[in-house]
Amino acid sequence: MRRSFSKLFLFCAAVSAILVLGLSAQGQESPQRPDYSSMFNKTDAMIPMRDGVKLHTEIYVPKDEKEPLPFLLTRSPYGLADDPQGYSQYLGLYTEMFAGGYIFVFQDIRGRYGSEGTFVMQRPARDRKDPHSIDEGTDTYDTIDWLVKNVPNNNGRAGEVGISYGGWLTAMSLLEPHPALKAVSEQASPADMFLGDDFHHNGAFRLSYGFEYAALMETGKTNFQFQFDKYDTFEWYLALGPLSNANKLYFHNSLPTWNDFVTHPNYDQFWQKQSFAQYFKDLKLQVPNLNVAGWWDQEDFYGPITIYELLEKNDTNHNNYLAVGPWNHGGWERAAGTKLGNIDFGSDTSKHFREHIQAPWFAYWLKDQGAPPAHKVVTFETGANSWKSWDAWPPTDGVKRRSLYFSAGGKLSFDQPSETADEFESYISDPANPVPYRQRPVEETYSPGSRWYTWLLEDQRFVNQRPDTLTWETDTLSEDISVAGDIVAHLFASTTGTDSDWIVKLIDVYPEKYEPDPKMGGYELIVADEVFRGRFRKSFEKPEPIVANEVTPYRIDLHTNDHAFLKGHRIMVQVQSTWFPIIDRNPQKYVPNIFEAMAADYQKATQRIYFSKKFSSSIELPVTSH
Ligand code: PG9
Repeated sequence: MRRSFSKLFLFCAAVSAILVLGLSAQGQESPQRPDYSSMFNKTDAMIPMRDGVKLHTEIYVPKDEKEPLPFLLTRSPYGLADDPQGYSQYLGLYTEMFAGGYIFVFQDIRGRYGSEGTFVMQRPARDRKDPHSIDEGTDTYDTIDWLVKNVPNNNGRAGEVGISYGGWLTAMSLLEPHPALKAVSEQASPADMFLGDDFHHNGAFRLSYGFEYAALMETGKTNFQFQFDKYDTFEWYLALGPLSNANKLYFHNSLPTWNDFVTHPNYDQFWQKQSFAQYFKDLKLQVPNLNVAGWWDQEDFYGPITIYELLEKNDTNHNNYLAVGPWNHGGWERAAGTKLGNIDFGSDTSKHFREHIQAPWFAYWLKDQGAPPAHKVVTFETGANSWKSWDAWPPTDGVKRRSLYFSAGGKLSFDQPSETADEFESYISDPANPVPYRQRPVEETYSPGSRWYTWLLEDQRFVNQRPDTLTWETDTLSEDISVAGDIVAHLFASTTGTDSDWIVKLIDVYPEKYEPDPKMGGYELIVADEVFRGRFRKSFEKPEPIVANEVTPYRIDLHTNDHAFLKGHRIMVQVQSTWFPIIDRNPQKYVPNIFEAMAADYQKATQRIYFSKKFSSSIELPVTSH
């Protein structure tokens, strides 16, 4: 890979800041920061781990400290992004907690930035039979142990909080927690990289994310920005051709994570071993944990919801909590939460989270202030724009599962089709002309000005005219339809090929005349979405070709949600077979490993979506009675 140094440094500094703070999440810079020099005494430490490796750590002790204070720890692979005065930009995430009094601790994980040792992408949990083994959990344990013994005037308690990779590190610390770890908040952690988070969804490879992230993390010890020679990466990835060209032309087998993608195309031990389904299957949570997720998280929504559900199974101690709001990836800690993309939520939901959910959470467990949360789950109901509390999620009381059926003429209705003939709509899916997942130009993922952060909220009218996208829509709603809980798509589909992707989007269509904001007239907002790679319909471990031209059922989990489709709106479903370049192109001809497909394997296919009595494609909704 070629590096042009000074330009690259600037890029990488910007990328660090974006990863830490999401500065450009809304195209806005962070407000003027307070004068940290008058607020904190900062020290740098190299904290020794049990195997002798030392981790670079910044410790910020409040200057007005009177009583012993707890630690609030955040660990990161992205660098601590110190500003020119030497203060980590991580401090900016926790301003609502400054008044409470915490010793803030930020640490570079093993092998990254100022820390010693070797970085391993999502290092699997250690083998406890080997007394010398380490993992991110033991590194957290050793760090807390050192902090309570070496930093004066602490109260013997520590909390940990982190977003995404930092959330994953936080969740890993729950496996063998230090006794001083009294509360954590896992935020947007991936739970399973094959089934639903950054690298794959239902086995479909997240090409642009996987490619750029592997280069970002494994080219060197600090963040690296892959140098594209095209601004529109849609064009670049299309010109890349088959995935084998990534190693042949650019990576030359030097990136372990990319090589793992290539050698583990199925849900084998490699992926299963690092899934929280394995780690948490028998875990009785000892440390109170607040899981946090954003409805429009473009990276890890599956993760925090799945972690909540896994921990819930054995949560007899009532330590497992969940908060979900109208946010993108980490939006609750960063941007103003009043708007995301073009969508207005009527109040600053991020500030609400930080002030009324996160700050009281840590104050209660670490400082004995206030009361424990009154409810297990708090969600922001989008559409209606209001906060709601629940004792369990998904809710069952007052919820009725109702199916919205696809029918002739592009209609979507609660009446099941009665036609006995095999009715269908069809389209030709062409890997040479894939549907863009967001409006072009598709800027590189983490780059200043990139629209990556809000792509899930883009107006889907930009694909309506494409002949390879099908649409079904209800009549204008005469009353509100609120959904709370799990949404599932049931597709009956056929293809002339022997493998295929199926992408389903559930959309809230605004009224054509929308008085609160006329520019939003007819806006098509994704509420839920997912891709399913057809070869995995029976098993993620053992893929199988699709039988060409045979009507095949697919159950596609569209995840959990809390949304009101308001009176005057319409509900829409779109189906397509490409979503590029976030999802790699399915060759549509079965090959054992798509990473080794040849250019000639990529072929057009004619797709049919059925909606007869026998083959009733539908979306199953958890409709609430209020
Ligand atoms: N989504 C990022 C990530 C987390 C864990 C593994 C790989 C990528 C992140 O924002 O940290």
